[in-house]
Amino acid sequence: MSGNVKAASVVTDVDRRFMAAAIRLSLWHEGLTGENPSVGALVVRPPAEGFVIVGRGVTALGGRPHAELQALHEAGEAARGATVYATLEPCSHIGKAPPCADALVAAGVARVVIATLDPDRRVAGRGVSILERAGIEVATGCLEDEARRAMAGFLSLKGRGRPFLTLKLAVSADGMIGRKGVGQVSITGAIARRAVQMMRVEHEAIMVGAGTVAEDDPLLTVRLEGLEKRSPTRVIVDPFARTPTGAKLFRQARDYPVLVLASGKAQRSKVEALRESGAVVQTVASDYRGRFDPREILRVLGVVGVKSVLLEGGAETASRFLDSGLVDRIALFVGASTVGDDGIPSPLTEATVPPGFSVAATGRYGEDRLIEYERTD
Ligand code: AOF
Ligand code: ZN
Repeated sequence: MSGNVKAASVVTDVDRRFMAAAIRLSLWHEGLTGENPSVGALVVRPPAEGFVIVGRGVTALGGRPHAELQALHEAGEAARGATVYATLEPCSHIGKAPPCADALVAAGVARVVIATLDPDRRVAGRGVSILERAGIEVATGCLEDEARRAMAGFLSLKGRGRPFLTLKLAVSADGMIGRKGVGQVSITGAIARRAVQMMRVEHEAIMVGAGTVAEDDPLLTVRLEGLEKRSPTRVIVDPFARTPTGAKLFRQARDYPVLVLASGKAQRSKVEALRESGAVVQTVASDYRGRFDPREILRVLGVVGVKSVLLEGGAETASRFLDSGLVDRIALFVGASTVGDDGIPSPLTEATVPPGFSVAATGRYGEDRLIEYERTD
């Protein structure tokens, strides 16, 4: 290291405000940047000039150009002497473009505030070193938890080789998720159902068990006006490829992919029929009875680059993932009405949330409540 390295810069309240804005900006392209994280970057003039934002950038659709390059481009000469807020450590590797850290040095910025370091082995601290060696003041860890939450999918895929898994459950006041023998029953009201659609927007894949498709015949798409195109890939866990080829979700298979995860025990003719209906069928290793290890399912999804999965049921699939300890976040909607004795008990209620989870947020959607739990271990 050269002699002009500066002491670590202290994070201030003003820094946290700008970083919060950068995180919000990063969410614009969450789920739309491929294997890249959606990063937010702001270029801000120094205090003496009134903290004016002169450049903004969010990782472009598909993953490139990176956020910092766009923010610097917008700022132009005004980047000289400015502070840059980046939700992820600026990269140091030569990809399709030169490294963001080098671009920040070349632009003559005075200070860079970073929320979290990049776990990508090509970067991992090298971005910070490049900046510091050039005499730029660097502060890290600004709103780190918030930023890590915003790019949980990327961090999970890079760090653990598997997507971040959120389990969504809607439970009636008496702890049921449905009624036996009846297809879909409304546990929550329209407002909560719209909130679920928004959760779909924020994930790259929705996953359900084959039983849920056979019984409920759901579409699993986003029907919020203007956001239809944000429907994630629909993943069906179906060891024996028994999903009915007439299921509604195949109607839009060309626009919104359907990925069926089948085992080697599935009949070839069934697999072919699903392919003809528009599904992509991927074989996943199973035991001799055709049962999957949930870990293997997530590994396979990770291999195809899926960063985040919303698990929407049913009870059996949810239980298996819960029992395997792979659920990272639980979104539990609690409805106001009861189902009664012919209900299907939920694998989880407020009273039976497994140890290791704590409440991260709560909300109200009309009559219904949402409790979100995060892993603390
Ligand atoms: C940044 N700013 O906006 C993003 C970064 O394939 P490449 O060259 O685009 O590099 C992908 C890696 O770059 C990705 O794994 C992550 O480490 C970083 N993403 N870095 O400086 C950005 N999206
Ligand atoms: Zn970069």
